Amino acid sequence: MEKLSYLIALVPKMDPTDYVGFTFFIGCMAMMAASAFFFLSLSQFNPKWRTSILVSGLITFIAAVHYFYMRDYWISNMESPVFFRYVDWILTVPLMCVEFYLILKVAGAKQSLLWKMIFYSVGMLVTGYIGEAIYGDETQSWIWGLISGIFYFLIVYEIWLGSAKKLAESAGGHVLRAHKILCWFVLVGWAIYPVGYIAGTEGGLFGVPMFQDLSMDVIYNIGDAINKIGFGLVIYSLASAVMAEKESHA
Ligand SMILES: *C/C=C(C)/C=C/C=C(C)/C=C/C1=C(C)CCCC1(C)C
Repeated sequence: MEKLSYLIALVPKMDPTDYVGFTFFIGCMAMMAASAFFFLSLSQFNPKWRTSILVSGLITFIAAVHYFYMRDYWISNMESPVFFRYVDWILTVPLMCVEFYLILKVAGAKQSLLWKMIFYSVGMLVTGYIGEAIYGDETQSWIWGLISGIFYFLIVYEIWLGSAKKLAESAGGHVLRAHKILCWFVLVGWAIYPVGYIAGTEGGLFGVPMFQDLSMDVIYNIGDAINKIGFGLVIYSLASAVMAEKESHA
């Protein structure tokens, strides 16, 4: 009996009103299921599309592993897992930028686009980390958030109006359509994160009462589920559409 209660205690109690813990749990399962889905679908695509699908799976898989750590960290410490959060992002966000390059390769995307996007995303996250982890409780976090926001703007500019947009237009068809959807993900879906960042700083969302109880981690977790799984599904549909078209021509 004594042994049994010891075993039970290994699983910490969950408070039913702990929405952060709840979304961490859901996040683990959603990311894992999405990874299984992308990996197991690999063989139905030809080699040209396999890399894009593989990267989609890697994005959700890396997130799944970090979500397991973040879930445990949260339950044991009741504190934001800032460190794991940013390690996750610094690996997965550049990979999401790689997806733009991969789908635009048909239109002749050069590696310079790839490196530019990676540079912007790393800049965005490193400055965000400094603002959140180092100056999180101080008045300086808004400066770092602002610099991070400039990098975010550069990514948005590049895909909506810059060279990536021109490549998507010259590719046309399914690629152009997928590029447009991914652009909306970055403009609207990624905008969830700065909201979370502001919610996490002292004073919260400008002291507006309605936002007082919004937790930064809940916002980030919702953002991750929408963006990482959604992004992958757009790539999956693009690859499926192109393959189906090829088959009907054959
Ligand atoms: C899967 C994870 C994703 C897509 C994470 C994206 C994160 C961002 C777009 C973060 C942006 C930030 C700002 C634009 C300003 C404040 C600091 C950040 C890092 C939260």
